Amino acid sequence: MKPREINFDGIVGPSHNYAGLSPGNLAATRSAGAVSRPRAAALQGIAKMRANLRLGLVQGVLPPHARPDRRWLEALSTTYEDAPSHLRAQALSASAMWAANAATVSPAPDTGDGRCHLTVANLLTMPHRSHEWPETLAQLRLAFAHPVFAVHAPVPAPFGDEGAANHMRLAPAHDAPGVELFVHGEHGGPFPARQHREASEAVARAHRLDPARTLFVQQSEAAIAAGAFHNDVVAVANGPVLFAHEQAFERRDEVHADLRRVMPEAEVIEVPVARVSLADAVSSYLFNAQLVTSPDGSMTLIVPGETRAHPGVWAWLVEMLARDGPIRRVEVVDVRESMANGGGPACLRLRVVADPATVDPRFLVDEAKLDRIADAVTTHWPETIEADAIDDPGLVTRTERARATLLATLDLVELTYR
Ligand code: SUG
Repeated sequence: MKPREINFDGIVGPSHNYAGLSPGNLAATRSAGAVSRPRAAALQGIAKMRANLRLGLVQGVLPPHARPDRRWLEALSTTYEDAPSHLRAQALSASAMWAANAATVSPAPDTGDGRCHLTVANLLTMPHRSHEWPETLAQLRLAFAHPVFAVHAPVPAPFGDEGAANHMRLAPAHDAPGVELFVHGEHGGPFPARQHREASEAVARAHRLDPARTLFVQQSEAAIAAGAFHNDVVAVANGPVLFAHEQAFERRDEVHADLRRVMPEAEVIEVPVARVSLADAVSSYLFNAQLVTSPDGSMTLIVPGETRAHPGVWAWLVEMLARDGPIRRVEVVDVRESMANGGGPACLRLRVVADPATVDPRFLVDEAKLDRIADAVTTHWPETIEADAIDDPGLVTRTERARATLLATLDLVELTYR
């Protein structure tokens, strides 16, 4: 079978809450202390996956991690019960839902050995995300155990790597050799640049990419300062199309010229700052869209409801559709619980290009399996979590029980680690 795009969505975990843990992520900072709705959050994610299935795409899942992360707390010589409250919040975060940060993926046609390479992201800039990688690695090693895949351990500290959120691939078709663009930050105004160039270069070497078809691009300082803590908040690529904000990259002209040089058929759809400011791009999450190719070859942009709610941004999209370019449809999804923590439709998925028959089927879903996942969520996920609930032992018991039920539903109990 030919390689296909498979989107692996992180299932929103039962501890989803708003603790304001990500400086530079304006939505998460704004939501700090708000009451979260884990059940609604997970069901919104499931509805998005159903919409992807209806577009004819292959869909996968990555289950929520063990939370609180008792192993991490043990490594810090404490326990959930004894830890200071900031460590508790960091140990409880459901941030592994944002699967675009799980790993960087280079499909087989791009790599020197013809395997699909995945490097798990170390996420070391944010403490609450820095302990995701061991479980992510365990999941990826199970899902992609087939020899057509090579799964790599993370790049070592101090080089920050945030995975596919800072990586774009352009190719004439999914199964043709492509160009890989790694986007790193050097400065971010008051905010940290989470992706380091050293890390991107290490990933490219591990994946045995052809240096002639690999570009290292600096994200603009203005974008990070405006709240684009990952490149996928200001740009997204699919097939030969790069859809980007005019101010996404520090040296825009150079990036466009380099891209045209290595891939003359690349098509750049740029949103001018005069029409959509960086602030509006960040608040509407226009670029945190899934840009996908349906089996009929047409492209659809899957945007969050917040994009439609923004009159200026929506007007630009309507004009773009009328221009008859490569993006033929816009689909709107509601992922507002994730959005309130800075995670749009694209953040929630890790895109892998591979033959679905080579993936462990327990990580793939159809409507019937999504029904079973939705049942587990409806029965076991808390309806709400208040800001002070992290001190409630009942929440911990409930969170752990909920995840155990889901793992049993997915036949993935081997991921339980205690
Ligand atoms: O890393 N939010 C995530 C959002 C990640 C979005 N991913 C992509 N753009 N690909 C982050 O900032 C907030 C969690 C909290 O504050 O509790 C958080 O981690």
